[in-house]
Amino acid sequence: MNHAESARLFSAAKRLIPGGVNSPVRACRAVGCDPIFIVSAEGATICDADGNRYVDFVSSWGPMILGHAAPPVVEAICQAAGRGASFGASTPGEVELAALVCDAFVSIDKVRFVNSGTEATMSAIRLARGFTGKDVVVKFDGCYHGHADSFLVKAGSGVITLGIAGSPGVPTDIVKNTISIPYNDNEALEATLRARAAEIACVIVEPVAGNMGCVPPQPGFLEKMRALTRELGIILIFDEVITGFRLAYGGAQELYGIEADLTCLGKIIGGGLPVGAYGGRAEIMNHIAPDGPVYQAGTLSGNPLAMAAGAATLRLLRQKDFYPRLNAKAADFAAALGEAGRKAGLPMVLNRVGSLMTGFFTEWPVMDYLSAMRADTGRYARHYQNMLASGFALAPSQFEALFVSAAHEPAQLEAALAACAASFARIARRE
Ligand code: HOZ
Repeated sequence: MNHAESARLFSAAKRLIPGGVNSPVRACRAVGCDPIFIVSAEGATICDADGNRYVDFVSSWGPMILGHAAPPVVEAICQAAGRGASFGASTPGEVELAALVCDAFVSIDKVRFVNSGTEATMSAIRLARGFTGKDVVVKFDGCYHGHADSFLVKAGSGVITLGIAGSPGVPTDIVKNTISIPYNDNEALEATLRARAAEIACVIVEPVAGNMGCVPPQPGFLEKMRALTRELGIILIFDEVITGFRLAYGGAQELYGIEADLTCLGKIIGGGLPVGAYGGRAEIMNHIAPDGPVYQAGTLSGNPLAMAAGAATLRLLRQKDFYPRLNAKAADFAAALGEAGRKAGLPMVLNRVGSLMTGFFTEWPVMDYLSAMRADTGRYARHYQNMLASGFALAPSQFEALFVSAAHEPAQLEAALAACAASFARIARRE
């Protein structure tokens, strides 16, 4: 495969942009490649600057659940763009999207739109602190909640991928208010919350972790978290930036039957445009300015293009049978992937919830950060390279998820499985 134009663009990008990228993982260092530059996409296919086509399993890290350039979403964006890109003022589109979000999540009475998942989580913990009058935030090792200072403690995503322990530039004074404990560890959870309940404003969690690879909650983990936070006067924040409208229309909360106090959203609710949101019970949300004293604002918040793309997306997701069909397709794909690993004699653990999954190159169950770290990242890098050369784009890190979208056609999934089987066989033979 010729990547000459991508290589030329990457050289130019490295002179102009730190690392040549606007987000670290996409530099592809963990898989020993240079990035390909994408110029267009349609359905489940992306096309690079050299004209190579790939079946895409990154899905823009989650938002493209309908596939790329879904016609109703493109039309909604074009119509909105024709009316003006941004007004810095209230628009009908934000009322429509707010109604769709509040309708989807039983736990959300009111929602505030921002521009990214990072802004959503950052604002949600400020609100939790303002509401409770307490400062400490509890998170879980390997969970990623964006790049705000308070969250860069044992974080997932690029922080694991690049092996960064913490980040210079984050004041110790800020992270002293963050406690990170192991995911899926009920004892650590109970001990921490009971010991420091008087200081803890909130617990924030990815209800299905998606940034150390896909790691599902063990039965009882989220239930215990809900019961303890309720008993101890601690706000429970579900970071559903990945899982919201991905696992079910009402996200992980619908799937597991648990209501969070605050929910962070992003990705899918913008239909591929930059967006984030946080919402919850009116009693809590009424503390945000201008109703209350907790300040948060943004010129592009509720941007009309993002609102239009999000609403067009959610209207399609709301259709009966959308999730059962997508999840069944993803389940068959994951089962066949696991089987291909077994046949090749390659130890692999396949974690999946709905259409979110990760194949870890390890023989031990992956339930938390430490077990995820046992995965053989060298094997993943070889698998990534083999797949790219065969026309299939995976996330350039073992510690990210694979997303199946509604646009993946059976023939594309079968071809991907055949390529995986060939790649696994080569890895097993150490080629
Ligand atoms: N943090 C994102 C994945 N969980 C990566 C975003 C990107 O590089 O585009």
